[in-house]
Amino acid sequence: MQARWAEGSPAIAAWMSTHSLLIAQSLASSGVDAVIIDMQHGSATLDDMLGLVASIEVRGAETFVRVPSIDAGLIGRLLDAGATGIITPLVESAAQAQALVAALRYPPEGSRSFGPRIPALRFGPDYFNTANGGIVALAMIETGAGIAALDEIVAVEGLSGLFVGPSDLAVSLGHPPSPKTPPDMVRSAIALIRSKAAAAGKKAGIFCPTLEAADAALENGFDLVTTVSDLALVDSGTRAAVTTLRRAVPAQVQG
Ligand code: 3PY
Ligand code: MG
Repeated sequence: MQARWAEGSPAIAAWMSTHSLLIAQSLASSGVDAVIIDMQHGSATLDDMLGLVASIEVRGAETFVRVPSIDAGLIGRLLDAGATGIITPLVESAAQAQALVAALRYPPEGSRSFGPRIPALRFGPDYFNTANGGIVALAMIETGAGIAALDEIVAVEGLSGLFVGPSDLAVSLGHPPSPKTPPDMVRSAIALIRSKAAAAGKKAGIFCPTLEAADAALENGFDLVTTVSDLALVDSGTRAAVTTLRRAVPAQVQG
């Protein structure tokens, strides 16, 4: 992910709602820069992480995790399992963004406890010296309060960038969670998040429920977009197939 950004290109991540090792390998083989495992609304638990990280890494992608909350204990264990990016939901203050950064940096910059069993295998004995700058920290902005605190959040040292949650943002601003066609108010809030990140020299990512949304986000200068989630792809693909096949079945003669 950071290598992609260093060359001046936006990154693409697969969004994983399930915890299947088979799907993890499939997603990671697709050419994405990272697979984001959703521990907030998806099915993965901490027990799944060692297998998921290994499956993703072996296929050449990085593992990011969207955690359910800013829980330093959980974040530490995910990093020790080999995750290289953490995305935290519902960030609404600089203090929360600082807590995120502290959870994933070793002292003196943070308070991560030392015991990197898996990352040390990948990154070698110098891991302690490289880890702090090697992990991506993204704060989700997805509420009106988050928008109101954008300036203080984006200024937090060590924060890599902001990540938009369009559904929660729409709901928080009084609209239904209809991310396929966000109302103007939500669209302006999304544009503001991106421009504040850019002005602060930070990255802006966004969850994209459709390919069209991802395409538009890239056009609008986002640095990180997601593919449609594994579960949504299975769901829409299977439903479309059933609809097509039902139409193809000739009407049965009754009696
Ligand atoms: C949102 O749209 O609110 C998200 O958190 C994306 O999963
Ligand atoms: Mg959300």
